[in-house]
Amino acid sequence: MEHVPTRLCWGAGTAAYQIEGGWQADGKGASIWDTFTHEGGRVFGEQNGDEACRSYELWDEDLKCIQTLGLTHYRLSLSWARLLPDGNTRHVNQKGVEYYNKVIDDLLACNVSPMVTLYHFDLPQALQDQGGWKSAGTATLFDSYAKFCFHTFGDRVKLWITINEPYVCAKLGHEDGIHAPGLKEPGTAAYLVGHNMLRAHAMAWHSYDSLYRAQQEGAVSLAINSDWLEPLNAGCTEDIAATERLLAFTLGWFAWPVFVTGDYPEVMRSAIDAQSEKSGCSSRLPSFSKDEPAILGTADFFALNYYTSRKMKQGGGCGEKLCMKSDRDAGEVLDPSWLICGVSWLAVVPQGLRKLLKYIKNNFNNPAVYVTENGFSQVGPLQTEDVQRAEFYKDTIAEVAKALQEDGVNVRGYFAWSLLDNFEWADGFSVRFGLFHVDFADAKRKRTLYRSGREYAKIISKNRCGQS
Ligand code: GBH
Repeated sequence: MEHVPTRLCWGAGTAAYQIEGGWQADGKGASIWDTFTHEGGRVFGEQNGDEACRSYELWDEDLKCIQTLGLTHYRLSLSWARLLPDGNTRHVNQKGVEYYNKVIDDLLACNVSPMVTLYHFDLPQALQDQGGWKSAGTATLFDSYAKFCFHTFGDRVKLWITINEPYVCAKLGHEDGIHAPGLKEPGTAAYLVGHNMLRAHAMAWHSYDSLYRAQQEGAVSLAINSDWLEPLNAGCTEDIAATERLLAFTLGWFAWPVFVTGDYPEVMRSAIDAQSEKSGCSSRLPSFSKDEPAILGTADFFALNYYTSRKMKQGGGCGEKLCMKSDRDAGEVLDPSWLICGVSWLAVVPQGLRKLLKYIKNNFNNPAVYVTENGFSQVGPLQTEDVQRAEFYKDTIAEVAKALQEDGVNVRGYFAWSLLDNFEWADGFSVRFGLFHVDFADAKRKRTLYRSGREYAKIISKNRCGQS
């Protein structure tokens, strides 16, 4: 791909806990990731985000990186507990407000637009102590936090993501227990958590819509992650059904209520209900109340995090027990032709993104779409001449261009994940997703441009707004 003849936004993303460090600096409250990592036995090498990239102190260095790449947009997340140490608005940490004000002002001064995520996995521990996302009240507290952020930063921030990947928070945090808060309550908690996150998102969207939109003129959505899925055997009815089921349990779980019906996909509900009936328990997938703000229509654009693809076949339960795996009854297979790079789950399939974008156009009413995350990881010895990752970005962006030009998908922007090597959750610092390498052994956390970053910068400079 040499030329994308449109005014696409070109960005890169990060998340507060993965880069900031300063976990106790200047009055910040603890988050569930502080607790989870400090408990031990959870993360590769017992690592944690206490210091990470030290972006809380070294924001100026990040800004230089952003300028080196020539980004038009930078996606960051706010640490809820840095702004509101107890999770509620009774106590505001002014130092936290000052930090994000500076970040936002500096970006704008450099002609870079911020896309701000309110929640990227780091619930204030104080709220976890009151039940966390399993508690209905957390949605109301999230809404207050969101209003606080719209009020404080919305004069300058025009692109908002309420919640990043509710799927990951719900499943990895409450079903598998491999993310904070580390709960393993298979087949129940994740559905409840997903439900409360959708309620939280919808409340925040309605707050923006009624209180801030007229004046601030921004847009609000939630970031939904999904793999692209295809039947293992294209002609096999069971494989096709398994594909539909897993799509409903991943993309559909959050996109269907928001973009299509205001409720969960029928395939998802009936699969869960069937399993519930077998084991004689009541339904585990909550229903939306008519007395609460509607879920349908609460996204001003589609924010998609895409990393990989899978082939699907029937099966994959977990024995007699209730669990999400048996509810889904869908097994994932990797195509042997796909390259696995870095982490084991990341099969490199750029074409999957084009197909997923087309699917979103056709199934979710042709929304404006931002690819809010997409990336490629490196493990083992450091390679700053990361030729494969550079190729990956070129190939992927070419697929985005085809989605735009040939399939007529309303793509508005592309955000690489990530600006920096950072704290990769349960994998600690062993997995590197950055366009810049970060030397975690160096107190100054020296940032070094990877070859992939250099190539991405070239793609951007050829295609930046106004230059095509
Ligand atoms: C993103 O999630 C996150 O938003 C971002 O913070 C993170 O740094 C980035 O990915 C890279 O990982 O069950 O262990 O086999 C991406 C979506 C969905 C990818 C869950 C990994 C399963 C891993 N993720 N998936 S595992």
